[in-house]
Order: sequence, then structure tokens, then C-alpha cells
Amino acid sequence: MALLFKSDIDRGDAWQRALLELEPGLDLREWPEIGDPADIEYALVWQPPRGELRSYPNLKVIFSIGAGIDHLSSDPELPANVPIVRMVEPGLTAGMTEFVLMSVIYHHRFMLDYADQRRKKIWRELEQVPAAERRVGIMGLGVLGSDAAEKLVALHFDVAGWSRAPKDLPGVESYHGAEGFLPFLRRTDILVCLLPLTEETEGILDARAFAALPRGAALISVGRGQHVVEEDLLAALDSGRLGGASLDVFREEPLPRHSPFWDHPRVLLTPHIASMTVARTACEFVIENIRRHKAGQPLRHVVDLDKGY
Ligand code: NDP
Ligand code: OXD
Repeated sequence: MALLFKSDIDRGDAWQRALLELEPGLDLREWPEIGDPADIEYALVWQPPRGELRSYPNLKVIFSIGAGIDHLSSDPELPANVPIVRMVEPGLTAGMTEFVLMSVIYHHRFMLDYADQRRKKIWRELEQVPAAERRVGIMGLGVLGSDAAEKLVALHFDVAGWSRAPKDLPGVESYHGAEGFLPFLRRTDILVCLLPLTEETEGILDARAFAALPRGAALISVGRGQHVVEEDLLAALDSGRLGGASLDVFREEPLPRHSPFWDHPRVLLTPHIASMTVARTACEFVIENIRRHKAGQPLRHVVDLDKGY
């Protein structure tokens, strides 16, 4: 059996080292030097070219390098009946929680306003709001959203989450389903989007959603760019309906140079780095799953393609 490795950026050395340390006899093929396609039984990939995974007749499992699998499910030629395993590993979770905490605190402590004051050389204190009075709402209470929620609760924020099914997380108010969406937004001052991209969630952050938030609310968009209707977001920021946004993901990446978000004074912008898979712990997850598969045990964190995540 051989494992195909295909990444978008140069992760090669660190991943190769980690995989071979964990499984010294592993037959690792780094794309595009894959040898005989018939040897490939497992694929560990990020953004493979469309149709690529069809060329491996003996492929048994596809592992996504990232938590999101939209880079795979958007391929109309994805081989049917090959399970997809999404990435669940502690390094990715910890990185996302750091990013969400940093961003929530940034908006909570008015840092966009202080940056504006600094540009204008204004020395003025803004009244501090206790965390317990700041209502944070997390869309998506899965692996990443629930960890961020737990840490925000520990910092005494007033935390709610929205998911498909109801959740019972200590200190987190649970909203769910279509009927829970607007009530959830109405009680949210800082909205964090950690949903997967599916047919149901595409374009979910639109003018209607922004109108439901309290005036001046902030958005932290770390799921996928396609969740956001960008024109509606821009209009909401320009009108003051939204007070600010931390944007890490965009419909088009890299973000085109002409995008108005680059220079928007109420936007913090990062290039899809909210969290990154950590080689060592990610490879532990993959190797453990390959061992399980070979032993005939169920794979962990298989995607339900009917739900889309
Ligand atoms: P999970 O699959 O663990 O969690 C997804 C959550 O979203 C679940 O709580 C699920 O609800 C909820 N959900 C899905 N569809 C709906 C819907 N239609 N309505 C309401 N809730 C819904 O995913 P992860 O937490 O591991 O990852 C989330 C996403 O974060 C990834 O898909 C990826 O897009 C993004 N990401 C971004 C990164 C970055 O650097 N910017 C890095 C890593 C991930 P339920 O629990 O009821 O099923
Ligand atoms: C992911 C990502 O899905 O990096 O893990 O966006």
C-alpha cells in the first residue's frame, strides 16, 4: 500500500518526517511523483486538481489535510464510495481557539476604535465593558466551535452557539436549526462563524443576518469565504450596522488586489491563517486511522456526505 501526499503549500519535509517517524516502513508518494497509480490506497490531500483522485483505482480512504472538506466535495469527479476523513487534531483546534479568542478580545476591547483614534492622534478612553456583558455567538459548535466556546466561557463571556442539533455545553446557551437562527443573532454582539461550507450554509451571512444583529455588532469570519455575501457585508460595515469585522477567509483566495476589504478601516484581514494543521499531531491522527482501517475497525471522523460535513 502507498500513501499519496498532496498539499497546497510546501509542507512536504515536515510531514514526510512526521509520517516516516510514526510509520517507518510507509511507502510515501509525494504528488506529482506518484509512480504507479494502482499502488495508492490512501490519499492525504489539500486541494487536489479536479478529477485527480479518480486516477487511483485502488484508493480506499481520502484524508483531508484541513478540517474543511469543501476542497474535495466541490470536485464533481470525486470517486464515489471512497470515505473522506476530515482533519481533527489538537494543534488545529488550539490554533483556531487562539485566533477566535484574540479576535473576540480585539473587538470586545474596542481595538478598531483605538486604532482609528491613534491615526487621528486622539487620546481618549472608551468605557470598558465586562466580559460577562459581552454576548458572543458561535455559528457551528463542532470540534472547533465548541473548544472556542469553552475557553470564552472560562473568560466569563456570555456565550451562545448555533448548530443543527441542540447542544449541552457547560455555560453555553444552545440555539439550533432554522428557527433558532434569528433569535441567536438578535442576542449576539460578536458573531463568530465556524460553520463548514455546505449547500445550506453558503451565503448564510447576508443582509438579513446582519440586520438581525444588534447595531454595531462585530463579525469574525473564519469558516469559509462563501458563507458571506460580500456586498452585503460591505454595505453593513459602511452603514455602521456592523461595527467591525475580522475576515480570515474570502470567496476568492488570494483576495484580489482590488477588493475593498484590504483598505477598509473597520476590517482586520488575514490570509486564511486562523489555524493550520500541525504536522506531528495531524500525522498521528492519519496513521492511527490507517491502522484502524487495516485492522477492520471504523475510521474516526468520516464525513457524512449527505450532510456535507
Ligand atoms: P465540525 O464538523 O466539527 O462542526 C461543524 C458544526 O457546524 C457543527 O456544530 C454543525 O452542527 C454545524 N452546522 C453544520 N451545518 C449547519 C447548519 N446548516 N446549520 C447549523 N449548524 C450547522 O467542523 P469543525 O469545527 O472541525 O470545522 C468547522 C469549519 O472551520 C471547517 O469546515 C472549515 O471550513 C473551517 N476552518 C477554517 C480554518 C481557517 O484557518 N480559517 C481552519 C480550520 C477549519 P451539528 O453539531 O448539529 O452537526
Ligand atoms: C481547514 C482550513 O479547513 O485550513 O483546516 O481552512
